[in-house]
Formats: sequence, structure tokens, C-alpha cells
Amino acid sequence: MPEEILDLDSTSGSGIFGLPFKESEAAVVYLPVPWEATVSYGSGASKGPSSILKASAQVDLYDVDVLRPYEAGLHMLPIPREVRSWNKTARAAALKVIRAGGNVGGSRRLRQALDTVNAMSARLNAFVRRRSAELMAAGKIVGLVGGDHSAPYGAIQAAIESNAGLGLLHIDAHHDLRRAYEGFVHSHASILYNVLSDFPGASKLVQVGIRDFSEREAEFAAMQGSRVAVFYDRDLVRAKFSGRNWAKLCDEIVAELPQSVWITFDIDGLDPRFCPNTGTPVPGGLDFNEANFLLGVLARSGRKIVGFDLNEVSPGRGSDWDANVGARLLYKLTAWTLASQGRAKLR
Ligand SMILES: [Mn+2]
Repeated sequence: MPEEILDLDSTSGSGIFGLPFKESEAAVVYLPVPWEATVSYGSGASKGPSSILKASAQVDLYDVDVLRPYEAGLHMLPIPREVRSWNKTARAAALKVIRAGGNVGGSRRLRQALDTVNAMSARLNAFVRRRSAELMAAGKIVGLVGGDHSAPYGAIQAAIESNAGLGLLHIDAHHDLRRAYEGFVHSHASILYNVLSDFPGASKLVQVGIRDFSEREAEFAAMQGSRVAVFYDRDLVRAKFSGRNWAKLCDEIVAELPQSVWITFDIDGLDPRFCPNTGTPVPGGLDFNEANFLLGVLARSGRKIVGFDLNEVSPGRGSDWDANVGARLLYKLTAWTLASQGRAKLR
């Protein structure tokens, strides 16, 4: 559908990116997950989906990398009410545990609160897995929009179950390899630990931009052998400072990935000037253009991006900058994913 037929001007504001597509007409369906039960520092990630939806209206649909990616149809599902409700219950319980420093000790009250959080997380994961699997079975590309980084666990599970030998490209400031951070089994800081431990079908994890982590996490990553490849921010920066170019580094990163890839993107993998209000910002990180270039190298490599998640976008008070960047990143993730599947053409 060329722009004239879509009549984009008259439909602006109707759906994500101002597009008119219904779920049935869309190749890409965004699953919004307003969840931030276990955030440990700054809050606001549960407003990620609504703020990205709002900011998406001002993203120009013309894309310099991919020819008319919107023609495949892009649709965001309504924000699930049950998730909002579970998040509220789980967050209230989690705060009790967090205020006690994650130390439940012999307190029955705190033990109950911890059990509530873990039970709600399990419920969320089952919901996200079921909805993702339904969409994938209907031939949709799933783009999960968090939420904190624990939100996509069920979507990653569904992707692993329907794609043999799936690899994960993980862009983040953090390893997210902590076991039950603050006692929460499904903490935002534990997602990749859980994915590696729970799903033997995850054949490979490639982490990029990592720069704030514990010794135990680094040891855990190293212990996984060839199943995990880490491109620490410090090492990428040193390589660049010594004259290696980003294109070559991207080739090295992509070479670690198998044929089918899920992208799990924590916005804090970017330099915090692109996400000043994210929950756990860390200096350093990727430039927006570096991240986009890396996605392009992946899409052009002949590998298939089967789906993706974008997390930890948190709107600031009185500023839509974080949501603006989030919406633009969501569009780029979508465009490269479609191109990698031959459902949109590279320019
Ligand atoms: Mn993360």
C-alpha cells in the first residue's frame, strides 16, 4: 500500500505510529506489558507502553534503512487490564521487601509479601507466554513492549518453543544474570539467568553494552562457555579508541549468533542521554546510531529476527524524551525485523 492509498494524514492518531491497522491486518503485533513489580531504583517503566504509544504519533514513517516497513501492518494491542492490576498488587508487596533490604529473615509478613510477588510474576509470565504463543501461531511477529526487563520472560519462552536453536541478542547496561535478586525469582535483574536456567532451547546468549554488574554475574557468564558471549562496554570502547571500527565490531557480535534470533533490548543499554529517566541508568553505553547499525548488520547477515522486546522505557515528568527515543527504537526494531524476514525490503 503506497502512502496515498493508506491516506496516512487522515488517520493520524488512530493507532501506534498513527497507523490504521487492526490486529487482523498487522504482520507485527505489539504486546504491551505495564509491569514493574521488582524495580529496585527508579520507577516508571510500567508507563512505557502508554508513553511510547503516545510518542509514536510523531515518528515519521519514512525509514532510511527499510522501504515502507509500515505497509506490513503494525498494531499495538490494548493495555491488558489484568496486568495493570497484578502489577499494582505485586508492586505494593515488593516495596515491603525492598524496604527491608531484601532481607525477609523470620518475618511472616515479609515472607508473605515475597510469596505474593513471586506468585504474581508467575501469573504474568504465564499470561505473556500464552498471548505470545497465540500471536505467533497466527503468523504474527511479536514485539513486546515493557515494562521492566522481567516482562518479556513469557514471550522469550514462546519464541524458544517455536524456533529451534533460537539465539538471543541482548542489549543492556546489565548482565541480568542475578539469581533471585532481593529474593524475587523473576526480578528485572534476573531475566537472562532465568532464561538460561529454565530453557535449554536457548542455544546462545550474546550480550552487548554490559557495564554494571557483580563479580558473580561475570563468573556465571564465563562459566557458560560458548553458550554465552559478552561484549562488555569497556572492551568495545577500548577497541574503538584503539582504531577498530564499529562495523567490524558488529560483524564480530553478529557472527556469535545462530540463524534465528530474538532481540531483548533494555533501553539502558544506550547512553543515558537517550533514556535519562530509565530505572537504572549507567554512564557509557551505545549511541542510538551504533545500536541501529548493529541491528542493520544483523538483519543484512541473512539471519532471521523472529521477534523482539523493548523494556525499561520510563517517561520523565514534564518530558517525553525517553518515550520519543523509545518509539523511534521500536520502529527501527520493527523495520529490521520485517526486513530480515523478507516482509519489507532493504533500501
Ligand atoms: Mn535489563
